[in-house]
Amino acid sequence: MRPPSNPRIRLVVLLLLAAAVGLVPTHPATAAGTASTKVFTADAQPTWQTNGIVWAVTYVRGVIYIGGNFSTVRPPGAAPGTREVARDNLAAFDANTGDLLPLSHRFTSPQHAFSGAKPDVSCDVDWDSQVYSCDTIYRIKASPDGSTIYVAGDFTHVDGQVRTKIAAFGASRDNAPLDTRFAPTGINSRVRALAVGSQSVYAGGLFTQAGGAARTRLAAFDRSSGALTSFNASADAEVIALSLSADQSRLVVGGNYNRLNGVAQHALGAVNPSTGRSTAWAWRGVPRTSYITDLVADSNAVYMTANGEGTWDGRAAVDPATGRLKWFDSCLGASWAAALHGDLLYTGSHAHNCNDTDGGFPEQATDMPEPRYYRLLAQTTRGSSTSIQYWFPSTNGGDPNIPATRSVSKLGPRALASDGRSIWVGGQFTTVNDKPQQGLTRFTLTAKSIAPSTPAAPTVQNSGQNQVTVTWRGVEDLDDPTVTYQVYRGSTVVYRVRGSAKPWETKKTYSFVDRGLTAGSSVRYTVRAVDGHGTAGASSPAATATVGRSAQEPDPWADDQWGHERAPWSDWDDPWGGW
Ligand SMILES: [Ca+2]
Repeated sequence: MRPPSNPRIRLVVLLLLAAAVGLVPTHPATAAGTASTKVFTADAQPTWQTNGIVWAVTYVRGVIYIGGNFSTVRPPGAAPGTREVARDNLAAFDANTGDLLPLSHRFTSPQHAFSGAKPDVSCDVDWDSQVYSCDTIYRIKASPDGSTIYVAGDFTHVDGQVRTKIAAFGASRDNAPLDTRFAPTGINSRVRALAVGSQSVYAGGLFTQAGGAARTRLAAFDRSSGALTSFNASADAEVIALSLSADQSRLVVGGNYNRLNGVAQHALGAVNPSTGRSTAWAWRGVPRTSYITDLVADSNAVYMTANGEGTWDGRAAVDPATGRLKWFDSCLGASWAAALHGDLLYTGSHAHNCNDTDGGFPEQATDMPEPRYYRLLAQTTRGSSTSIQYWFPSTNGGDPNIPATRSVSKLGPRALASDGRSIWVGGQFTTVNDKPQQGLTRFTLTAKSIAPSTPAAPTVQNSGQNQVTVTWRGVEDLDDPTVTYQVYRGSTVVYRVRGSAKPWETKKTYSFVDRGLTAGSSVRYTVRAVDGHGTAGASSPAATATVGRSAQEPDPWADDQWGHERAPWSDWDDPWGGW
């Protein structure tokens, strides 16, 4: 969501919001948890792509499974429509090499006419013939023993066999056939959420019937037979996310409902995984206009992402046994996907203002139609508050050629999974770090850090007295908060200075006075930035000046070429200052 543009109103809104969720920050220096897990680098690694939206990413036994609404995959670097391989809403990749694996099945559903009324744009819509069909996969979850994957969504048939909204396959590097034993039937509408325990598969969504019985948006099926179990819980509106607690003693239910098992409870709660009865839930802080979109658990907490209209749409951690809030962040920008890697939480969102969260960033590009989005975040999970780590790769929201009216909200990332070495990100994006890459990407621990951006050409000015003043504007770096600028005269480094590479601090300018030059000579300067891992960015375009003997002082208050007022006294002759 966009916050009010007036900063004072915004502050009031944020404080009211913090009060609403039961945690008023007394001062910004609240001790945030630290992490022992290393953060991934921000340089996206070569990854296969899809021609549509990826809604689910799951890792099991060396394989990454993706599900969504697509009909082909294509290799890293391939343009849309080229080198495509048919894959219908489901595909698998070797988690280590990234190579495509043979898994391939056909997910279908009946076609409906829509004649005038707007169809569900998350489905396959033929706008010319006014027909649509809904066969999207929304979730893939593996069994705890890693033997089986469960796939859920809108489809009614798999490979021509009836599988209403949910199906199972053996987890395998080969093209595992459809599981013939696990074949629940009679689910009459979308399954949006899955959780898999050692005995049962839990489904949540929009349905009101399952396995020949009434089941209102929540149901469970026996893992070995696929039969509906006696588990019986209900929600009065869509269930979007499910997660078992790490000890499997609670099933946490997230969504956009207002009643759980008939009792008023908005968006978040827990039930007994055997009976479906509601269990204790202390935190009632999800605002009525927010809803829970994803859930993931470890032994510390269950973590969630939220979407909201004009209200909370950040992340939170809750103790699943009691429902007590451990921490939340008040970042603005709808959040849709969560995955754990060690003790760090990775999320997909379109966060654009995390100014009230440790390690966060202010709203940027406030004069533009859209603010700057940071669509992928890593943050700490332990302790009573969270800290955003310095890791800011990003994607675009979605295909800019598809009109907004014919697309689900263009939020970018929609699903994440860690394979222990990489974080895989699926979604509706068509670029990653401003380079073409559709539907899927990944970041690793071992890749080089991403290079700092390339500085614009410096401003060089004859300052008289055989001196030239070189001035340049800061760069940004997506995985190092500081860089070292190197100023080159010709091919020689004549100055080094460290500076911030935070994208929200790039308006800073830096200056250096090159002394003792030969009057009348022409000198040529370039600037580049090297990050804290030693990865160098490209050199700026060159700028040239003619050295003067007589003083010709520049106007210290003249705007520089970027329209920023210079502060000529800063940074000069201070090799480690300047930021
Ligand atoms: Ca870097």
